[in-house]
Amino acid sequence: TQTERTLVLVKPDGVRRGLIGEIIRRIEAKGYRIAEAHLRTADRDVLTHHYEEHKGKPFYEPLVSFMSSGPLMALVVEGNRVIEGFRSLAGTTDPTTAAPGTIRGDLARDWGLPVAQNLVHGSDSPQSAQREIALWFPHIHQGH
Ligand code: DAT
Ligand code: MG
Repeated sequence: TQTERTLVLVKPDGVRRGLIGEIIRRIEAKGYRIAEAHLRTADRDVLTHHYEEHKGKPFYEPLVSFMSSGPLMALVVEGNRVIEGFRSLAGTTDPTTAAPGTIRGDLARDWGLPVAQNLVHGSDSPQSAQREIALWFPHIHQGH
């Protein structure tokens, strides 16, 4: 199996709650490698591209506002089958029902807001990963 890369974001709720270390700990404990890391506050332009598949959905505007509400940690994570593997570590989208043992299941919940604050993003396919890594880390070489 070819080594793979995925784009992970520790969202602004994760940074505000002091969970960057816990989330990176889980990624590393699983055996994946942090290849790139960048703490930044995302502007609406990068988020519009990042979430273009969700444009027009009811949670889209709250999602973009939330994601630009403070610093987030962008990571490139590497390892065999890491795209699938990180999605599994993260748990399902709704933190209320995400399985215990996952990042979202253990550490996130519903706060009664219009957008789910579920701590992390992970690319959902090789095509998404390549597109998202190029968007968040435009200077790095797209290998493999
Ligand atoms: P995921 O982040 O699990 O890939 P997604 O790509 O479908 O989920 O949606 C992007 C983000 O938008 C998600 O992390 C939280 C928010 N979101 C998705 N569906 C939602 C919904 N029905 N209500 C509120 N927020 C939602
Ligand atoms: Mg998604």
